[in-house]
Amino acid sequence: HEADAHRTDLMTITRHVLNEQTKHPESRGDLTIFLNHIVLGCKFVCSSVSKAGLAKLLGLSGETNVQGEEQKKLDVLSNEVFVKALISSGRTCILVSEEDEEAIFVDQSKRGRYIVVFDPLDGSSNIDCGVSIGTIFGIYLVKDKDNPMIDDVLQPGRNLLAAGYCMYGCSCTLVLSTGSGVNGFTLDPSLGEFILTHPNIKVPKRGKIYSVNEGNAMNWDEPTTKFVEKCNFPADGSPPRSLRYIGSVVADVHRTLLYGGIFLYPADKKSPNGKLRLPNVIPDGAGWRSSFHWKTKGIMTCLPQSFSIEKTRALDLVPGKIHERSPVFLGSYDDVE
Ligand code: AHM
Repeated sequence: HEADAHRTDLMTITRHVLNEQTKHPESRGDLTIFLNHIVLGCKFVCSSVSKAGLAKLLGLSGETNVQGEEQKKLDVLSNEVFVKALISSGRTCILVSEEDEEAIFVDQSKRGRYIVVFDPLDGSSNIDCGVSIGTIFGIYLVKDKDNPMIDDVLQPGRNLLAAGYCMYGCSCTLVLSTGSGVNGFTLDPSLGEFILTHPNIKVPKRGKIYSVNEGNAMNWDEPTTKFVEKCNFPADGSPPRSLRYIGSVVADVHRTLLYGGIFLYPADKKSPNGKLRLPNVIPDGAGWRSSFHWKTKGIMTCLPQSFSIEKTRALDLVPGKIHERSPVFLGSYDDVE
């Protein structure tokens, strides 16, 4: 009966966020409106990504279309769609995109209270071979709407109001955390709606998978090398772990969230700050544990995803600049410990 109820009583993402909002009577519905604009961006990217294989046929990226206009690459196009959708919500004041060197300050006439840090299309090098890619976003509140400053962006992940990612994979899945739990929604293409399919996601306390780019092994530090060696040759008689590495952070993090285990992009001799940008990495409420290398800190790929996953040390880091990178270790509590 319960399954039947879910089939006929659809919990769309908008309905879910509105429900959450009624728990805060002081709320004015701004977050619901703002998230709707993010959702629109995700639907656009999803539709574009699914046509990417037809690019040659349809004349996308780098080619000239029938009107003689140069077609834009998907990441550039996605960025433009997100920037416009976010500004037109009237709810944002500063936009920090992985695609843009500088932060965008929204014109006073269209300004709202939110700051959004996002990567419109992460892993775009994976498009041509059809591997899952994703959008990552995090939302902060500005201190003074009439006087937004770059320092307002440089907040620890703990201050995130909401964060999440959308994965363009076998299906299009949006995972959202508003700080009180992590919920997954799957796009029903026939309805054009994200439907709640993964309520209250909790990462398993321990997992059987480790996920890392082992091609960087010669540049790792000793603790990382030892850890991976232990995954392959456990000394306690437990079976060795399986290795899974997609090379697309949203997909690797999504698998870690659902199946457990550990994902790491450590610092190494070549990349002393790791590769991932701090604001792109993870959200709270799923019992994740994440941690950063003890000597360095970073911002763009790491925070929103840490927020979907947990509220611990990674979320305490205060980024020094908007495109700061950070080594990251995240996943099941026991594995990260
Ligand atoms: P990109 O900025 O070129 O899209 O790279 C981002 C991607 C992440 O999604 C992924 O986690 C990481 O790069 C993989 O890096 P590597 O190829 O060094 O393992």
